[in-house]
Amino acid sequence: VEKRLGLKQLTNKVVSAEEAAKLITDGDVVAMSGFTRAGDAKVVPMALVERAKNEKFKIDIYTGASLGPEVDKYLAEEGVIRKRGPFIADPGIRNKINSGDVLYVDAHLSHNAELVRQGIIGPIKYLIVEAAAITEDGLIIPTTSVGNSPVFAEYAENIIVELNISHPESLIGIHDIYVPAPQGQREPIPMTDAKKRIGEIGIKVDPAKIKAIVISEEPDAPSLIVPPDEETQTMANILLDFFRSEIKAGRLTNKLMPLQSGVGSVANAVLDGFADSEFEDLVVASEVLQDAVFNLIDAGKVSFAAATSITISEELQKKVYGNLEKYADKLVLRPQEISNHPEVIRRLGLISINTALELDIYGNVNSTHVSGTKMMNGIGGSGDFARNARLGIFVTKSYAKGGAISSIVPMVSHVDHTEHDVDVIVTEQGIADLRGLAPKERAALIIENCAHPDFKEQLWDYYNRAVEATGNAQTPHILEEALSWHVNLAKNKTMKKETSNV
Ligand code: 0RQ
Repeated sequence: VEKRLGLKQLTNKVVSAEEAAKLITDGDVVAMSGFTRAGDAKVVPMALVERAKNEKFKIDIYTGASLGPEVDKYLAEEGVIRKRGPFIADPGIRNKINSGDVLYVDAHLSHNAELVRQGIIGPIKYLIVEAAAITEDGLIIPTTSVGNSPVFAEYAENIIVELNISHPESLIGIHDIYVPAPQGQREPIPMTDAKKRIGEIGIKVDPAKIKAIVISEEPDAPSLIVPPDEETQTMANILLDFFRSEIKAGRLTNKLMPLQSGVGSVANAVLDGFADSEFEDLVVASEVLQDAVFNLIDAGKVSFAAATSITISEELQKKVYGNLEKYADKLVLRPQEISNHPEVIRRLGLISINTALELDIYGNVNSTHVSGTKMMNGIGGSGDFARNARLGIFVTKSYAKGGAISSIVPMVSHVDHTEHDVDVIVTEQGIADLRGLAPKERAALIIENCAHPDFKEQLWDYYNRAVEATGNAQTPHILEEALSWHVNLAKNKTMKKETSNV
């Protein structure tokens, strides 16, 4: 502990988690570190869970992205969370959101920092931040994620630090903390290469704001990635062939362009697909680094990886965190405001790969709402990347729930990524390159190449009738019928027309 707490004047702030948890009061807006189960505070939230068993209080919680079970399961299920933003992934809080018990503000992850600066999020009473160390000169060294912690630390009235001594000391130096000036006084973000360091190794804070320091040894909750299956493997192969054709066309080289890939099993499998390929010297400029990225670094395929968090399986945690020195010159963690910044994404020319729940025949993508109403996880960074990337790719299996659901529908029941933000779609059936195509050209490709055979005819039937009904309009739809597939699903548990009454 002594080595990790460089700023000695703070030694008298070390308290138990219970003591620290008492500082939080009913109605507080509380910011927390953490991004996709990495680098989140754990012991103070668990002390809040204990407190909530004997006392009724509610707080608003804003973070980088989804947190581990301490907050997004236990605290949510204890009824402590009034409002939550900007991203979740735990079924515990998902159920609370969908039952109306928790208000949820699902937002682009790059936008939060500006909302904090403008006071839309806030006033933030406390930031609870996990740290690997507090340096002599008062820098808070984050752990396995940076997320929104820098801007939270600047605007929070008070800070509670969870000094987690189970994280390796070699995390010190991995972070690159750059905080843009307020809008109006801002210079261009000097990130001209994903490998370039532009900031400090830690978060500068006013030590007077630190009201408590709690020592923790709780590891991050490991990621829950399902290994690749035959279909995700097929999607990976389709995508690799697409990159090959882009190289042939002279638009890419075999280094490609910096890669971003979303969370989830499909995104991970797609990246895994690079392992046995001819692509080399790849750069990852993403928000989350999943297992696949470390495997690709080990295989010599990825030469550098930048993100805002590291979310890996338990097995890989041991390997990576026990050997972090090996990755030190190949790895950097930045604030999500920078990793997801439109200016940076556009300048670097990213290839972004994210997952859709469903998409429609014209290329609009729903990534968040099951049948338009129930929240899955949230938009996360997928919108930041898709809109600003050089190449915005969406992947999804063509069907869900054993074939009852077609992931390709006449009209999406909720839009996260409009047709304008979607360049390429990949399913296990094939690929639709939508760039430069008009809506009716897109529809033909999506139905023909990407839809599941069980739904193809039904999609063509809808489309052909829509063309006729609208007199061949720009984007043909039969409005009375556009969402009938979802209605059919709700009534008959299938989108297949045979059993439909609509
Ligand atoms: O549910 O396991 O109960 O059957 O959705 O689907 O196919 O396992 O895919 O794990 O890759 O997640 C979009 C949710 C995909 C995720 C989403 C059901 C399906 C299954 C999961 P079951 P899969 P994945 C980086 C960027 C938005 C945020 C984002 C996501 C479950 O990728 O949240 O990209 N993305 N952020 O059965 C009803 C459909 C369905 C469906 C699938 N059409 N209708 N259910 N499912 N399609 C991360 C951050 O920004 C932090």
